[in-house]
Amino acid sequence: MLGTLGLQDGVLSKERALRPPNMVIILADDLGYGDLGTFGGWIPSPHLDALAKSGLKFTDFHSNGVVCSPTRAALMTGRYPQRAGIPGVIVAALEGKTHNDGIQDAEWTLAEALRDKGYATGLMGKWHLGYQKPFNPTRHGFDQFRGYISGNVDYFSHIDQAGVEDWWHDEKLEAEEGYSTHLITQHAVDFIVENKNRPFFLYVAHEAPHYPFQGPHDKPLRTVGQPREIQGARTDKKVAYKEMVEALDEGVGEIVSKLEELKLHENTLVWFMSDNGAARQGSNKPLRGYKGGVWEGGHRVPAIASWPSVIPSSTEISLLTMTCDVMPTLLSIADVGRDGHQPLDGTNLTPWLTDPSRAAEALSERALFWNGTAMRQGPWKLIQTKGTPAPRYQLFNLKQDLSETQDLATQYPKRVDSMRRALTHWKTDMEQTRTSQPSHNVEQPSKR
Ligand SMILES: [Ca+2]
Repeated sequence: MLGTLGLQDGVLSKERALRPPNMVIILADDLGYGDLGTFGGWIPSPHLDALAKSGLKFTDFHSNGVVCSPTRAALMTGRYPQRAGIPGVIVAALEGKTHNDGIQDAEWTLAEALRDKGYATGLMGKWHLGYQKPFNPTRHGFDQFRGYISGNVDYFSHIDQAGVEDWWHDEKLEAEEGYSTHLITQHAVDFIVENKNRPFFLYVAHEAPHYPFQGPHDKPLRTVGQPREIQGARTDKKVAYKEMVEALDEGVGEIVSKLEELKLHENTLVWFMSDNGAARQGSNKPLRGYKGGVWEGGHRVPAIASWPSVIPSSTEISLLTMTCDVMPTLLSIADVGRDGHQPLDGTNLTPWLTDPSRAAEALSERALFWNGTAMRQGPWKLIQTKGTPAPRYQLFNLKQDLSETQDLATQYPKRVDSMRRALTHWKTDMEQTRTSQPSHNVEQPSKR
């Protein structure tokens, strides 16, 4: 929730008096916890390493979703995606059950809040919060949108996996030549230059390293109506994946360089994160599992925040954090009150950004939930799996067993019981308060 900023309020007030800070969110797609150099991973990432060195690295940051759309809904609303009405992927297939779903007008978005505060707002890259016009980013707070609305496009022809052309300039289809990662970076840099004289909120939603696995030197594969090679044609997909992460890393470097060149970097918060864990081409080491599942590998993701005038350099924080914390944090920094808007599920992290040495205990017992089948509290993680006649529960202590190898459920039955009840309560709460999707024609009673 939006709270007071505490001891560091003076620091922020001084910053705001000069000019409200700029904010840049860079979201990677399907990047794993064990991919980047700075997280001990296998892919050299000099620019992200430098970003981490200039600020702080989160070691216990989680995506709200284990797939794309839900995490993006949480980023844009500060709420659980289940509550915001987007619990799963909004599929590209025209006949898919969720194809006509999208972010509803009832949701108060981060972009709307910042735009109303006087920020220039831009989304460059992937949206994935609805295909229909009423769901377009420009109708949910973004002054500018360049990119695509589906889950993935051919990196060159920009055709989605249903064979539909998908590269937009605001509400119009507008084809552009180039590699997705390069185009997204270029539009992000252009946006910074255009708005250098006013506060801006830039959301850079990269496609990399989501499939199709195409490096910068590959060729287009998909054509309209013919979405061939959904995963890409290369046989060395892991090598392609590495090339894709390297291009993403270079893009981060270009954005930071532009901020430095324009002397904006000291007062710009750059927050990098992934929208879910890696699929099998990437690495989530030392975590168990992959994208799509609720093992840690599905949702514990790399995250880095840099804001040189405020965040101390070279710090690491083990605070238990989640995508839905981003909105309350940015609203606090921009001094935006919630007023009559919906309550947020996330926590304002500003006190820890300004003072990472502050004890993490205040958040250590918070309960976090994924998919209605997993929850976290302190070091404890409960996972629900299917069973007959009733579901089964497994319990892990992540402090001692980060890789989730030892099920402790039989040793701690009382803890299993209390967490199981909390999980059930959370699911009921989500069902009763969720924003409905008119396309399903199942109206839910609203309690708000
Ligand atoms: Ca994703």
